[in-house]
Amino acid sequence: MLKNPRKRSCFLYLASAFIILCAGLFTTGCGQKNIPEQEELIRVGFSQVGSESDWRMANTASMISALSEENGFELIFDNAKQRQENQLLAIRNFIQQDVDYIVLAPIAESGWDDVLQEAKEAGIPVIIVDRQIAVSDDSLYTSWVGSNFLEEGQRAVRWLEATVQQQGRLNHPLRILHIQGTDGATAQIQRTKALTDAVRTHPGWTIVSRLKGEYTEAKAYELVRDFLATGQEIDVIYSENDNMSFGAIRALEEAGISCGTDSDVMIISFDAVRDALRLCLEGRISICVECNPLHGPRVVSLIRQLEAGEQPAKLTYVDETFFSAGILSEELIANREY
Ligand code: GYE
Repeated sequence: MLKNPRKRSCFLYLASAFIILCAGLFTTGCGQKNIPEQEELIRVGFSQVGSESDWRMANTASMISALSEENGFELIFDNAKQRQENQLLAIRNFIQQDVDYIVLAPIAESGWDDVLQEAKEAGIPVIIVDRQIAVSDDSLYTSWVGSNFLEEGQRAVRWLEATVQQQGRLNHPLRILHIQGTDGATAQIQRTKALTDAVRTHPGWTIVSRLKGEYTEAKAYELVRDFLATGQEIDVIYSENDNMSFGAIRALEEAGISCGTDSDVMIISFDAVRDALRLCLEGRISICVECNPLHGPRVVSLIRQLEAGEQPAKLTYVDETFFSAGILSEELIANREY
């Protein structure tokens, strides 16, 4: 084959031209069309409080789905299991890994100055979500997004005032059992403040006892069970989250005490997660004050603003409402995101 030298050199010439053409196409136009441009992922370290409540689980899910690779992020997630020292450790790890942003959902307001100073010196912007922090220098964090916990508490006590007024017992004695969330958390401080202020202005209202339920169902169940065993009577439970309400309801019903606006004990609850709304529709929780945990997309939008060189608002409050049986329906609960 190809014995003729002329034919052979012609064949070699055409073959090499073909190879050069292919190589050219591959390294220029052709190749570039098939390989998508690789943008660098934004690396975010997120220190989460724990997994103490349904609210918290919904918050974690929202953060993980918003700070996804498809959205351009590499998320380093740390669950502090309700311990501040774990959060301090996590933040120091993020600094060591030189992440682009640190997002902190702080367990309590105080105790952040030193570690955030370290983040500042490393040039890493810090975004705070959910509860707030109390620092001596506001430049230690870039921005905060979360709820107005004082307004939530005020919404609850306004509802209580209107309800007892309707029942014709506004000035009657009202014995309140107060179940508090984690000490020093903004959600605890502000929801407690709203109740304390209301008790001060209503001469008949008294706080029979304050229990530290740590935002968990198990702790609240134990504390309410032990409280009821003392034989003290109550008219209202003001519970600073839904999971503690679940524990309280279990303890009450085991003791043969019924829950409801016109029953033995009225339950005021915070968060408005799906299972609490169901109890509210049944009438076993009297009011669910909404607290929105879906902060993932809000944090993404803050980071995008910072990436674009913009200065986001220092504080962003989320709009919220409340639910009572009259407002609720099966359909509303089914369509609820958390
Ligand atoms: O109410 C509770 C959670 O800080 C708003 O923390 C949050 C609170 C929320 O564990 O369920």
